Amino acid sequence: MADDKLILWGRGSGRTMRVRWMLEEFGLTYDIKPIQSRTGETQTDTYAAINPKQKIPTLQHGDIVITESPAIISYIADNFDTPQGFYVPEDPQSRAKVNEWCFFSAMELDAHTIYIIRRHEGLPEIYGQAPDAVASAREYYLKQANAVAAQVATGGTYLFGELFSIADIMLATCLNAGLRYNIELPKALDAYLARAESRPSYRRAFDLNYEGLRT
Ligand SMILES: N[C@@H](CCC(=O)N[C@@H](CS)C(=O)NCC(=O)O)C(=O)O
Repeated sequence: MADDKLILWGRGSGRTMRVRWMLEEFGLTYDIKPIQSRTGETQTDTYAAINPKQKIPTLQHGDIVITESPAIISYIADNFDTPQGFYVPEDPQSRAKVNEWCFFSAMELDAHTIYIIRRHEGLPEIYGQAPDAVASAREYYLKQANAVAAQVATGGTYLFGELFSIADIMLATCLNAGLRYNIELPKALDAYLARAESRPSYRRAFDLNYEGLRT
């Protein structure tokens, strides 16, 4: 099972970056299908047969197909040998805490705010103008960022002390997205993000994910 081939579909977005980062953290070998959003490449019949949601990223592992970036990185954590320094707790209580921060980032930062800003400020020609919704999303992002800043301030280097986890990949990619939309992060989060992004696996993943696309 663990020896089955891994294929990652998608590159060039913050959500594909999560999976690249995780694959690099775990030192896994994988093939890449470098399709991108809004190029038509997600809309082909071939891709729809693999991922009916027609979104990237998708991970194939042998016969298994996983979509949704948090689910994909969670799958990798659970199905491959944990590298030193990476946190994959086994007891249900500790796993629940990791899930808590993953879902927080996916919902409170990504779905409720980044998506809205991206769609209505970044891509108004597709999704329409909604300046009030964007303003309120920016405000809400900051409110929730302040909530996680308190956890980061007490946690240590990462959310769970010195060990890095999938919750850090979720949080760091959401904070990076906030910065790209010119949201000024609380100082504790700036420092946290710099620590997360200084990991060699992040640099490798970034170069691969965005090669030729942005500096
Ligand atoms: N909830 C999904 C969202 C994935 C998503 O929105 N992907 C965008 C790119 S970041 C996409 O594939 N858009 C399809 C298209 O525009 O062709 C996840 O976290 O994986």
